[in-house]
Amino acid sequence: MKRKILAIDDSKMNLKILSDILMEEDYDVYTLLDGINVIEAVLNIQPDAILLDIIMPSIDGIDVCTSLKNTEETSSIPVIMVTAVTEGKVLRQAFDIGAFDYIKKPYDQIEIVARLKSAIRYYDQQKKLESLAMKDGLTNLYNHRMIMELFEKEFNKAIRQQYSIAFMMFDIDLFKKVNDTYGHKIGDCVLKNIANVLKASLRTCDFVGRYGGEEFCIIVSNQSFESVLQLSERIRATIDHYIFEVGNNSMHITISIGVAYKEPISNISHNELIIIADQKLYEAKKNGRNRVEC
Ligand code: GH3
Ligand code: MG
Ligand code: MG
Ligand code: MG
Repeated sequence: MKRKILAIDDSKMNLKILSDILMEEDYDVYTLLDGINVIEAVLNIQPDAILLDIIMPSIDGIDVCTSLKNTEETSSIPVIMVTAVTEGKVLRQAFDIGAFDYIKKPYDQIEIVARLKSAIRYYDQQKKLESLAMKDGLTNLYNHRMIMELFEKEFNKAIRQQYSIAFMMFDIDLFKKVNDTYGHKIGDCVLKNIANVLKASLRTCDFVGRYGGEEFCIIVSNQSFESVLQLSERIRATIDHYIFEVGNNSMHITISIGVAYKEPISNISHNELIIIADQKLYEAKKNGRNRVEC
């Protein structure tokens, strides 16, 4: 896959020179003549690195870089300042706000390409580390620490914006038996399959994580109590009707679900919501498993 570079410069000629160099190196090049709507553009393009001119009439490169670094979704993309200004003060400012590197005009093709490669390598490593820190290695869902962090964030957002939030806790029924019958490796495959079913059941704005060993959780914001129940019932039924084919074995798996729901007016805390989901899950187990309690 071609790597994407966004070049921002108020001079069409500079952009043309940069584009020619980069296209020759097989990059996909995107250009902007100013940084006015930079965040929107970057979110659309998802570049692997940004080449940013410092002196521009509308907003200068330092301000553009600042807004990129202050926006969570764009903050880790490496920005290379492109400058004719050689005064140390401006460059120092660029590094202080988080620029990755700089190149001087007039352009040296070998230098641009070398610095870009190093920036992209850094970004790739960064993404890999981020994913290792956030995701569970077996299921690729958010790990416990991350899903708890996301829940707290979503919970506070729900309070600020006055909408509902739900926390669902899932536990596989009699999973010990799966391990005892088929072995731990097959058990792991079942966990992966269930994680995929959960992921496929959600809107892109919902969050799903591996809460613990064979326990998962889902965070749903801004939905009515009825839709939350429908969603959890749909997930329960999907897994109940699914035949898990692992190795030469086909098996039937069920899950129990505890749902905790917070209306905008309720002043329950996020920890209390988790405790409620856990209690409801316990009830679901007590009442026969393969069911939703809320
Ligand atoms: P129930 O929840 O219906 O009460 O019964 P259970 O047998 O599922 O309950 P319990 O919580 O006692 O057991 C969970 C089992 O899940 C125990 C553990 O061996 C297994 N388990 C936890 N994490 C993993 C994992 O990563 N891989 C595999 N294969 N098994 C795991
Ligand atoms: Mg300029
Ligand atoms: Mg359990
Ligand atoms: Mg279990």
